[in-house]
Amino acid sequence: MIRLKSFDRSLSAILTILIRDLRVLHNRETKTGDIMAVELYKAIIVGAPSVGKSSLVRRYQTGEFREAHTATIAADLSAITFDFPSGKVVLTVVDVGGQETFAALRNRFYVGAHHLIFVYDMTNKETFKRITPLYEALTEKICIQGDMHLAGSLVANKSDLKSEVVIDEKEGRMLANLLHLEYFETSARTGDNVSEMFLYAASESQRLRHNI
Ligand SMILES: Nc1nc2c(ncn2[C@@H]2O[C@H](COP(=O)(O)OP(=O)(O)OP(=O)(O)O)[C@@H](O)[C@H]2O)c(=O)[nH]1
Ligand SMILES: [Mg+2]
Repeated sequence: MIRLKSFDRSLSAILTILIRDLRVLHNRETKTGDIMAVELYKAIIVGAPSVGKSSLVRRYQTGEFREAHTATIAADLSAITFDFPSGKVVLTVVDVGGQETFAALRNRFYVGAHHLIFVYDMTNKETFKRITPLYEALTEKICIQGDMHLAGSLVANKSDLKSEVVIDEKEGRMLANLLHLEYFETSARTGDNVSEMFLYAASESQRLRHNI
């Protein structure tokens, strides 16, 4: 049996160490004595089980794709670094397991998020139906009120399975507009649009922080 509390504690510990290491990076001096500005942002990747959340992160980080599905237990953490003209941006990505077993645990991961990546599988209608309730639950947890919106993206994954698509681009874009999210069609298998999606998460987080 999985002991959720100990998972929760070890993830918090990992997150603390990651943030401490990133803070060390922050304002580090370069060899020429200049101050290197590093900005830190947190993105959360959520969606129903098996939509390809971990595969998208893996594709970006390693360029690999795995056919087998290994359910993410609680959540996985990774950090993606971008070299923007304004300096380094580090995006901490929290890949939240979609299994219902971890529902109670998920709320902890949402705190302090700058960008939310909602993923569904274009070949599975049920996963698309899960997006709106998930969005509403997150709006509540992140304490977004009134006419404010969550900053994020709606990701239609598995675009390589063209003949099996049941949610087309029009339907996806309609939901994205409704929820004020950027729309991406991705394939973790081919790598299509994966970099663009993570780049948007980092640049949009920076844009919102600096009100550019
Ligand atoms: N054809 C195709 N299969 C994909 C794609 N992305 C993921 N898969 C497959 O879908 C299955 C689930 O992928 P995961 O990345 O483990 O899904 P997940 O959303 O992280 O699942 P949980 O951790 O259980 O929430 C695996 O068998 C992957 O090989 C894709 O873009 N195209
Ligand atoms: Mg996963």
